[in-house]
Amino acid sequence: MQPQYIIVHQQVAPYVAHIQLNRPSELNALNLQLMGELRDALKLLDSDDQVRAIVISGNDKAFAAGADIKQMAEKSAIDMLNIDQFSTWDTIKKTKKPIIAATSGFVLGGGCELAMLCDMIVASETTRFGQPEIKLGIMPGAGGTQRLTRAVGKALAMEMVLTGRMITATEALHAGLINKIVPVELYLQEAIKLASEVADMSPVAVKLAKEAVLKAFDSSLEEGLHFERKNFYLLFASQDQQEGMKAFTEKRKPVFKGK
Ligand code: CO8
Repeated sequence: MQPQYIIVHQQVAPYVAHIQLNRPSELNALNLQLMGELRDALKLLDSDDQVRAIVISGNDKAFAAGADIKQMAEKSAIDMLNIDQFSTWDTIKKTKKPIIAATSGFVLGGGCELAMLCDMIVASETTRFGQPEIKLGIMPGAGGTQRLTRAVGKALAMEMVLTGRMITATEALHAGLINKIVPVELYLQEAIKLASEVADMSPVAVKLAKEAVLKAFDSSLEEGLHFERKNFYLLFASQDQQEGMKAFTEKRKPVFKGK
């Protein structure tokens, strides 16, 4: 069945797929159906050999303005527990291929959490990041207090989470939340360009390197270094390692096959 709230472009550049969140009349508010569609699309792309990097965008006005408040408003704690929407987020988190968020306009609440779940963020100069849940009498629930704090530090994270203040793309860049800022006409193009750069590398090395970087968030330095070393050794079992090093000595561009 065709998804209703996302558009999947299988190949926007060689080995690069693009998912557009497409619920513009609600500023791409992340209702349960949209999140389910996103999870299913990412699962398919993650197992597709013709895809090596994935870009997620919204539109110029909003990447996503958060979880769907109207859908949540009448829910009880037990409803929320039974709906278990975070199992969808947990599946998205398991995507092995790199994901780049291309953001513009509002990136709020669950939208900011989704962008932070991605591996890199390319933002238009009109992007505003925020965790405004506190204004609704709730707090972030999909990683906002954890990933934001790790990215920007305690002072700014506390301010954003406790006051709901939105920060500009420039502030986000200085705070280390995002990779780059570009004019609004270019943010999607730039994100695809960045994804293409990654897609040029060995897919097997990219996967293991992504896994190792993410390990830094939930392990001690010793444990992380140990994990990194295992992945490093593992890559010497790949044809791509042989091809990469051979191409270097032969002064040519490597052709990586993901094997
Ligand atoms: N949920 C549902 N509908 C929304 C949302 C939202 N988060 N954001 C905007 N909309 C709707 C509006 O209701 C409006 O619909 P309608 O035309 O039918 O009235 C339409 O989108 C356009 O919005 P506005 O008219 O409000 O547009 P403005 O440009 O005036 O304002 C704002 C834009 C400032 C972004 C404003 O819409 C706003 O404040 N939105 C809510 C932002 C927010 O509070 N986000 C946090 C939500 S809670 C959350 O994300 C918790 C995450 C927990 C885990 C994640 C699970 C998925």
